[in-house]
Amino acid sequence: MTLEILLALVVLVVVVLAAAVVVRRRRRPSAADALRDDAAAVGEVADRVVGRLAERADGSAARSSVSLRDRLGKARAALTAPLGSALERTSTSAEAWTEVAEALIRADVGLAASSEIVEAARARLPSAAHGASAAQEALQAELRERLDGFDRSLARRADGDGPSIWLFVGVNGTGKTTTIGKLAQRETQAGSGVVLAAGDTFRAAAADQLAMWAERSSAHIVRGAAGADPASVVYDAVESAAARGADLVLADTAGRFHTEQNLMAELQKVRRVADRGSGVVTETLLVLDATTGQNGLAQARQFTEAVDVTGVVLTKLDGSAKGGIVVAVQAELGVAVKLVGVGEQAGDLIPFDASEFVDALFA
Ligand SMILES: Nc1nc2c(ncn2[C@@H]2O[C@H](COP(=O)(O)OP(=O)(O)OP(=O)(O)O)[C@@H](O)[C@H]2O)c(=O)[nH]1
Ligand SMILES: [Mg+2]
Repeated sequence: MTLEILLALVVLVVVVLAAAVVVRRRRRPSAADALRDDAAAVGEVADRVVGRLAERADGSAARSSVSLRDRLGKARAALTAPLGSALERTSTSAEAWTEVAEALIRADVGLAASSEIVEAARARLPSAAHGASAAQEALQAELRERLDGFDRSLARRADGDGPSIWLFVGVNGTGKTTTIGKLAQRETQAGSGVVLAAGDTFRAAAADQLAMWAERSSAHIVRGAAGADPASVVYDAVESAAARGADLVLADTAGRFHTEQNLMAELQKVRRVADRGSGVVTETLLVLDATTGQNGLAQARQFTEAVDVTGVVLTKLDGSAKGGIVVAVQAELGVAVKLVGVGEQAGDLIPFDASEFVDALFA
């Protein structure tokens, strides 16, 4: 009997131990389970990273959509305050319209264009008895009409048989190299193959500055020896772009004053030679510093005559510039402002939108 009880106890202990082993086995995760768990954890992290990137992208999109009004800063303020008070009184006093014209002149719109704009705005109003908002609407409509009707796209060759060349010209320090850097970033991100031509061989530091932007944007750069012929550097860059199947060459040139005849002749040579190989110059962009105001227009006229400018990049509108210069450039030169620079960072280049700009001036 005791033997039977002992045997029964042994069997019980064996059964309990076996059950415990089975349960433990079931609980221990298999290699596949572990992999699945790891994958889920990685997935969660990836989701969080993607989410954060999306938030950041949303943030930068929001930044660019609110940018023009906010980032015009002083350029806007120069016009809004004096205009506002003059417009309030246009129905009660004819002199108030003269003050509107003066406000436009002070904001760099230019003498002739300012009086023309005021006359045309007044003609839009059915009678002298109008409210301030009707006066403002008439002025805005007039400005919008004057700024409208320009093609602001940056042209590329349609045949796709080789690279398009965008050549950048202008006086010293206006922002040519920085604008090229910003565009290199934008265009490579949009999927273009971009080659930068360091056509400013005047200063060694100029090519280094461009090389820094090339690195940031993963664009290829072609540079020549110090003092090399800028036309040959641009030519070589175009051939290099063609050989690597790149679509776009952004060609930098040294800053020069519009009054220096030999340097203007050199620029004409760059423009001529750039087209001789496998590429076509589809844009010659004049980079103007908006803070130079009406002086910039004199430069612009000379450059337009020398190299057939196809568009203007107006830089430093975030600084102490006056927004009216945009109107003056287009009215006096008949050349479209295509891009606006509002800072020194890669994202601080905005395609110019006339309607948004006029709204921003009065908002
Ligand atoms: N605030 C502001 N600064 C700018 C803008 N664009 C360029 N700059 C600054 O202006 C200075 C001159 O810019 P660069 O790009 O070197 O000008 P550049 O026309 O190439 O000059 P040169 O090669 O000497 O003729 C730099 O300090 C830039 O960071 C802009 O839109 N806003
Ligand atoms: Mg430069």
